[in-house]
Amino acid sequence: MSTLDKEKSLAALRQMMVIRDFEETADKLCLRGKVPGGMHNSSGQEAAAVGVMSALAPDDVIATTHRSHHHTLAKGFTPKSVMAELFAKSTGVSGGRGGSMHLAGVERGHFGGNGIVGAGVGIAMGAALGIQVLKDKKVSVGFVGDGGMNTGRTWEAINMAVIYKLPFIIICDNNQYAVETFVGRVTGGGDLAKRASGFGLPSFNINGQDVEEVYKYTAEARERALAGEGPTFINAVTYRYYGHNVGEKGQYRTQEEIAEWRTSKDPIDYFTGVVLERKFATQQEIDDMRASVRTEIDEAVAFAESSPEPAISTITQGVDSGKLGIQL
Ligand SMILES: Cc1ncc(C[n+]2csc(CCOP(=O)(O)OP(=O)(O)O)c2C)c(N)n1
Ligand SMILES: [Mg+2]
Repeated sequence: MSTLDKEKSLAALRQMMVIRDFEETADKLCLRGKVPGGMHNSSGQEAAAVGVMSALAPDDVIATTHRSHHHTLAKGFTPKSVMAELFAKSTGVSGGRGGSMHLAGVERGHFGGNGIVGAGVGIAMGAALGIQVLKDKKVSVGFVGDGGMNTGRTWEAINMAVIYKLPFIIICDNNQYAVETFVGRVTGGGDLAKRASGFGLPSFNINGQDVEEVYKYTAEARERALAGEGPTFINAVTYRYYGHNVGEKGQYRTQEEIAEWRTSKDPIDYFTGVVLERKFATQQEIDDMRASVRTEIDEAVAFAESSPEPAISTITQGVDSGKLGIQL
């Protein structure tokens, strides 16, 4: 359970490339006015999302945050359907009525992103309670940012999950900044896993740049949850390469800091090295993989551009993704 086999490794590497290319592409399109409402770029945070999802079964539930493109793509939603949602088109995952911060697909276990910091943990905890009541054999995962670790609702949800022993995993997608605020400046006690452990659940600080480490801790947490042993807290330390959202320049951190994370801690570069070292792929195959990802993202943009806008009736009658024939 500690390492990914060849097939899973190549899938994880490709998925991280998909997220990176998707985000870099969407960011530029957003600046050109193609993405109404802006977006939060997750470039740099790919391993934390893909590592978690590599350990989950398709039926497992997630709920996430305002920064959720990476979680949604890693959960298996196609770049086409996510890009179309960013473009507010009817073929998007939420029928074009959710946009970047409300990517969802409840029938596929994605209980949505949302704009309320810390809310994803509460929503996912509620899903875990439902799973327990229905005696389903699956788990629920709630994502929260480092900023969300200082909001009360996160801890209310964690406490309830502990006392009811819910099949629940809390992932802190810790990119170290809440808008302009560095996590170290605002974390009383300084250690998030130590803080969580006070609530009585297994809690870990891990390297969120290593997809296999994230996979391992999530897989073990999932086993405990399925065995009725309750929730686990995982603080996956990562880094976002861009500003908080598109247009925010990130002047509260140095270029040297960003360059260091990009050049020596990049999750895709790191895992490419692992894949080459284990001889799971040749350099040529990695290059081909990157090229096929490029084509896939180009196709996603073309799909989003050419898709129709949602019908006016969806404003009053809502969006029924099941009936829309959305390509999820
Ligand atoms: C309840 C609430 N308070 C404040 C905000 C404003 N806000 C939006 S994002 C953000 C920072 C979140 O930081 P973090 O949780 O670390 O997530 P990240 O953006 O780094 O992914 C804040 C304060 C909000 N959306 N909701
Ligand atoms: Mg953050």
